[in-house]
Amino acid sequence: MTTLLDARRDLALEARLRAGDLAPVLDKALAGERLDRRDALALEATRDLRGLAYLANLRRERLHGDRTYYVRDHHLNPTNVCRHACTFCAFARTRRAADAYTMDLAQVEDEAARMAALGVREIHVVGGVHPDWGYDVYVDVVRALRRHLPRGEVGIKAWTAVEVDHMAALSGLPLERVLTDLVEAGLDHLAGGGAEIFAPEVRRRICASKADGARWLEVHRTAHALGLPSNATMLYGHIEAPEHRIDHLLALRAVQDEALAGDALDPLAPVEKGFSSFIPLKFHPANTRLSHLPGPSLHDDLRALAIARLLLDNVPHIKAYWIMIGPDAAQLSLSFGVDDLNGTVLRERITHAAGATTDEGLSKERIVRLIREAGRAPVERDGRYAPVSVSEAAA
Ligand code: V47
Repeated sequence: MTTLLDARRDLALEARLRAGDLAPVLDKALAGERLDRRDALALEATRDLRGLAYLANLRRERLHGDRTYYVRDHHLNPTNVCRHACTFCAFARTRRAADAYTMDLAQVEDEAARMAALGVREIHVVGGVHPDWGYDVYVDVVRALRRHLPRGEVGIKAWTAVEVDHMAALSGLPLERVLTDLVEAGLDHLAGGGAEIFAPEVRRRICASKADGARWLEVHRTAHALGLPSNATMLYGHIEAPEHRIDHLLALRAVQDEALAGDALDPLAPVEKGFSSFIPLKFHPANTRLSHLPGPSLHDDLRALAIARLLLDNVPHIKAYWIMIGPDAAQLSLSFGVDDLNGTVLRERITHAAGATTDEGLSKERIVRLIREAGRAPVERDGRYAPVSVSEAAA
């Protein structure tokens, strides 16, 4: 019997790939086998974007068919005051900066009430690492949000591993206790930021003062062991080399193997453990101390997404963050391994501070149109990828 996937295979293209620089990975990729570091280097080295797209798309369709996820969500950045001075960041401010801001808990609650009224399904909360905040503030922000956003209806995805590391340092508590306090306050999901590039020689030059790569991974490993799912990111297109990106992805894959503990990936099930999605973050140079760099091209963006889909065989979702790559590139990426367009996002500050010219939000109708136009089937999801509404095509 011919499967849908067989019907979509392009044997002429496969013959051409067999004669090109993707030949050494072709059979493994077609068979859905795990790719190793050498294979990954071949993926990074090739300029054959069509070949990468083909292989990543096969992997994507094996996992998700045409199903393409989106969520009605909102970002909340409670403060831009930060004790770190990462060279890639245009968002952080010192306490005394004229445009520094910090919300109090009443403002956080107002935002939460507004979001509840708008019917969002997920709220994404990250900010600066405020030098004056105590441990309780982080927990209280989650509790304040939860007062207005009922558990089971609205997912709270909050704080990055960098913030969690800071909470542990502030309180002297072990990571398990910090994460348990956050979950008891209402946290559903740990955010994926702060990962940047794990390699120490890169981190030293772009974000020397914050949690290192090993600690970032430890925070997520600890979250997974407690049953708290999380996301993972990688900031690409600054000073890193291809090897750094590959080692970053392989480190994430190893942590995900531990989380799954031998269980097969079930892409249709709501995510209950481990990393639920991986999001490559496109570096935006404007207004940063790396503003002399050109920033990634569309070619880089699509390659980063396709390579992630091929290497992260145990992470269910690859997310195109349209805020950073733009809605048109995000739509295109649905043929490069991506199955998740993130969300509507009502207001975003971090990338816009660094010169992003994308809209600050997309309507649900526009996201659905982008997905349908690409020949895919929209699935509105909640924070854990449980379907909220499923198009006929996706069903
Ligand atoms: O950690 C900061 C990045 C991250 C710049 O978990 C920049 O679902 C590009 O983590 N150019 C915060 N990137 C955003 C983030 C995120 C976004 C969307 C979804 C999720 C998720 C997480 O933004 C930071 C840093 O890596 N960042 N400055 C910049 N100039």
